[in-house]
Amino acid sequence: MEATVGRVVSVDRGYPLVLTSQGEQRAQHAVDLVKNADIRAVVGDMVKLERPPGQDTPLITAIQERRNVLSRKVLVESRSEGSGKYNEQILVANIDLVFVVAALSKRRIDLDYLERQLVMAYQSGALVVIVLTKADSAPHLEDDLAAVKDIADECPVIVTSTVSKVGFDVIRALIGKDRIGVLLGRSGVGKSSLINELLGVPLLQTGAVRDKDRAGRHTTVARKLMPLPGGGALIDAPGLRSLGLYDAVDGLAATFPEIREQAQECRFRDCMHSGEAGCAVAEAVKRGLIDSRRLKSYRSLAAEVFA
Ligand SMILES: Nc1nc2c(ncn2[C@@H]2O[C@H](COP(=O)(O)OP(=O)(O)O)[C@@H](O)[C@H]2O)c(=O)[nH]1
Ligand SMILES: [Mg+2]
Repeated sequence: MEATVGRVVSVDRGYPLVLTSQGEQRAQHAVDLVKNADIRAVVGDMVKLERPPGQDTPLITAIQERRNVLSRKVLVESRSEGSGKYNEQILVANIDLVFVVAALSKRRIDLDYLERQLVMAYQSGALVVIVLTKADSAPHLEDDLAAVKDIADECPVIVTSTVSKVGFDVIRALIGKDRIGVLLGRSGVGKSSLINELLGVPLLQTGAVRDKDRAGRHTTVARKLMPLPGGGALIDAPGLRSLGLYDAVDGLAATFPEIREQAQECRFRDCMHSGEAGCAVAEAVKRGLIDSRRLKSYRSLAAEVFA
């Protein structure tokens, strides 16, 4: 059996599409690989493909060790116990950049949600970049940008618009010749539009946003790795309705560096900064050194992470 190595570019109803030097091939997991293990190839995985004699569909016989993963917590229904339990869902593997995408609009930007996205993004270990879309229809651009930069720490913040065509050259430069990035953002924020902009052709379907609830139509159905002209690739992810945090202790610390720093002065090592004696974080909030919204957001995310 000849073996080739390729990268998973999408997974359609359990069947991975693998990009090899011979083009894209629809593949199937080898029974030996998956029968005793809860392992499935995800977008970004490097896999070994083998074609048994007389068979059309190549088999994935090995998944290379993942450099990193972007994952979320999902509820899995368990019929036997009558109640669900939480599991890790790996969204993509082996990524260099996570673009945390949020749209500017008439409303002020939702910093709490942005922080949730950042925790998930940082947890992957990849380089995190914030992208604020729709700068052309952003009455609070200056204030929103300042607020985001305030919480971004060292994370780059890029403002884009498909109307005035700004920001895409910066994203293009970050991806360079061979980096792979994934877009993490609510439905309707403009992820598919952003990829189309970099592709130069509208390969991905985009959807109008319903005015009433700002929710985009879920036009993107599956995660898909799109190679870009000039090298590198972006992964479009469908609007993930929930961003449950899975094992995200490091991501939490990276998102709230000022709280992590102050926490070292707390009397108790396991201080949750919720009214304990000798809490240096509460003291810093009182002295105006830490924003009270930040602490509130931290505590709400921490409650989930440490649950
Ligand atoms: N005004 C404006 N609209 C945009 C921009 N980017 C995307 N949109 C629109 O926002 C809607 C949702 O975009 P889409 O790319 O489908 O979002 P996705 O769900 O994140 O993939 C579409 O109607 C786009 O035309 C932008 O920079 N400015
Ligand atoms: Mg889309």
